[in-house]
Amino acid sequence: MAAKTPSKRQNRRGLRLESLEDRKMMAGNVGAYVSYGTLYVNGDNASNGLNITQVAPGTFDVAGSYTGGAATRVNGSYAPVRFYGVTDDVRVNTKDGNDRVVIGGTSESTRDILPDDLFVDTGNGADFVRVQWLSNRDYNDRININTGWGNDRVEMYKVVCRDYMNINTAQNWDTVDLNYITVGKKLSYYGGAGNDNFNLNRAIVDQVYADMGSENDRASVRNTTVKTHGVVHGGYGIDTFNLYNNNRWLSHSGMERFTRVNS
Ligand SMILES: [Ca+2]
Ligand SMILES: [Ca+2]
Ligand SMILES: [Ca+2]
Ligand SMILES: [Ca+2]
Repeated sequence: MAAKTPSKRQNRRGLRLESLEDRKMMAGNVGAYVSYGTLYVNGDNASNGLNITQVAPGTFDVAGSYTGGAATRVNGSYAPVRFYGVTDDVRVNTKDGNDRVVIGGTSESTRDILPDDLFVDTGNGADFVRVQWLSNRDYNDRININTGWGNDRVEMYKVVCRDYMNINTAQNWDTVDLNYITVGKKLSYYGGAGNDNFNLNRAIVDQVYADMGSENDRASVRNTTVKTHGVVHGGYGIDTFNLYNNNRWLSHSGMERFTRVNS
């Protein structure tokens, strides 16, 4: 009797390890659909890889990509799935897992023109979001990116947002790298706890507001036109702020290490 109990435990532990391993290898399934003109793309709690691109006005392809050691399926399919009649928002929600979401065109000539807002929420995990060669259409069209808990990275390249752009990377060590972007109203960034890195380069924005949150953060604004005003808050921790070659002064608080060249 005494010898039987440990062997039972051993078996149970073995099974549990096997099922964790299986989950790690799964890149999950993304469910996508169009409802009242909005394209919804919903991941699961595995690591999801996604490429979303516009192929014609109102028509988008959603493709799974290889991430977390396996290929992500879209509505059960390993091949890209095409959606028609997208006349409103694009809303992406990938939940837990280390997700990788890429949205936009692949060059200036394939630039995506979104009919309305773009919302991306990658939930918890170490997520990567890249938005590139993408514009929205009207003065009231927004871009909101939330990456939640975990060490996240958000990249933007050649993005035009005609209304507010909000990026929130929440806790942990996050990096935001924004190059050649235009924001018609206010660009807001919230870094939260953890050592965060915020880079804004070759941008045109009406206003910029960056709250780096606690711990030791770095903010850099370079070669940028800020039409109305800009402010960066360092919060607790030893923060570094570099300004280079901008059109105007950006006010700041709580940035202990500070350099300013040509602005
Ligand atoms: Ca996920
Ligand atoms: Ca996630
Ligand atoms: Ca985060
Ligand atoms: Ca921080």
